[in-house]
Amino acid sequence: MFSRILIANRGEIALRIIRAAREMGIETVCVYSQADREGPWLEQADQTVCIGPGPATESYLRIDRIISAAEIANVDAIHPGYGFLAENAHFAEVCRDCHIEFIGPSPEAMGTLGDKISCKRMARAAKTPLFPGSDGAIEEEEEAVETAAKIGYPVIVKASAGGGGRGMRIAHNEGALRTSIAAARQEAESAFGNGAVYLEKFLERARHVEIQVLGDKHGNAVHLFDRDCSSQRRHQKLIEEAPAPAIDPKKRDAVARSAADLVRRADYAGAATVEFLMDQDQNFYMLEVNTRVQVEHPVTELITGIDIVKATIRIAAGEPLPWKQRDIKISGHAIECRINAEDPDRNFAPQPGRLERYTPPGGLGVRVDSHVRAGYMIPPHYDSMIGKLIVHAPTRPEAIARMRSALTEFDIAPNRTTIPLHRRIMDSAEFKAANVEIHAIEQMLKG
Ligand code: MV4
Repeated sequence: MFSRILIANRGEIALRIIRAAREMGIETVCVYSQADREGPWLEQADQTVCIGPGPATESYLRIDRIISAAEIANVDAIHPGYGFLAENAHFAEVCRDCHIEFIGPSPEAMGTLGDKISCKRMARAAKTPLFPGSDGAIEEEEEAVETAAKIGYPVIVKASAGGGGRGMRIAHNEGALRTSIAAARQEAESAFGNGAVYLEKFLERARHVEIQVLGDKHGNAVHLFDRDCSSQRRHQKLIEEAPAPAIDPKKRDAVARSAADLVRRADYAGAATVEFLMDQDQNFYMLEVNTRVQVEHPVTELITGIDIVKATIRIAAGEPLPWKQRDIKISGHAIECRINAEDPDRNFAPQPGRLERYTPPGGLGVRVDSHVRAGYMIPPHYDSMIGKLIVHAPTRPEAIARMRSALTEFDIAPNRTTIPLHRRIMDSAEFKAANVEIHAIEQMLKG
């Protein structure tokens, strides 16, 4: 096992990794930017290293500075968390070149699954369900027009290197498709340096369901079931829950096994999330694979009892997965609300500045993953998530009631947060009935 690891991240996920490492007897070195000098999580690290000014491009995204810190502190491994460099295959490669273990997949596996066209090619072989569409990249416009006629409009053109909603265009007819292909190619070329685009049938009403998978360095992969992350706004998730509500157990099993098969085929070591859209008839269509631990990993931890962050560290150290698929079972229901310092009444404008009051809720089945405290100055440089409130209860209605109560208890001032919005969603008939589709929150905010 590693003796010392470096955490190339900040905020709640840095603290989450420190906690896991300390329980495992591993020392932590946390890098930080000048804007995070007073970050409360740094007090929990064994060592800290300042790597530059506040803007992420000058600190948390600087591979050279992070590697220098890792060399000076003499760490065995680097945990990237999520965001920043977590899905950067070049960073994983530099770590390997420097003989520092990257806690995550190999650059090759990250590259294969991170590129949506090569990921879909592998998914086809693993029998992971896919949208009808182009077979790989669009080469000839005429061919794409023929494919669209066959599968029917609307269709969506996506960039192979894109993700999280960037580089997508919907077309409702042939003329629009021709324009979309050219525009998407250009956009992808300038944004990602890779102009490859592909075509899919566009699904208008859907839920976003994702499967958590863990793979090891010995050819094993298991899934940890599913999460529903349909409550989003502009591709930013607001609420996640596990398991995804009202899914036929046979369908759940089949799609989850196919996700684990895909990850196994990619020779993938670490935590992966296979994202799907699900239609009203519970048909699944794979979207993409995230090659990192995710913000919403706690809901899966609560229903399976598996510590996902510890698992990523053990996997990177070369340990085989300690479970067979049949050992992993769902217990109860978990919901996570992202607590962002944003004003939902002012178009979610960020609310940086001093937190004067901060009193988190507690009690049975209530977990708060947060790096803040009263008196903390929220810096303007990073995303506005100041914590995650996660609850676990025997059933979904009990989890909703527990979340409702915990949100009421949560006291933050003077900064506006997403807490009142979450309370409204927990009270809504739509959420209670579990029929939230991916555009429902935007609709709710308009109405
Ligand atoms: C789609 C889609 C409908 N049909 N693909 C958005 C993010 C990226 N991961 C893929 N996305 C979508 N792909 C087909 N064929 C609708 C979306 C989409 C979406 C997906 C998940 C969660 C929220 C979303 C919001 C808008 C669009």
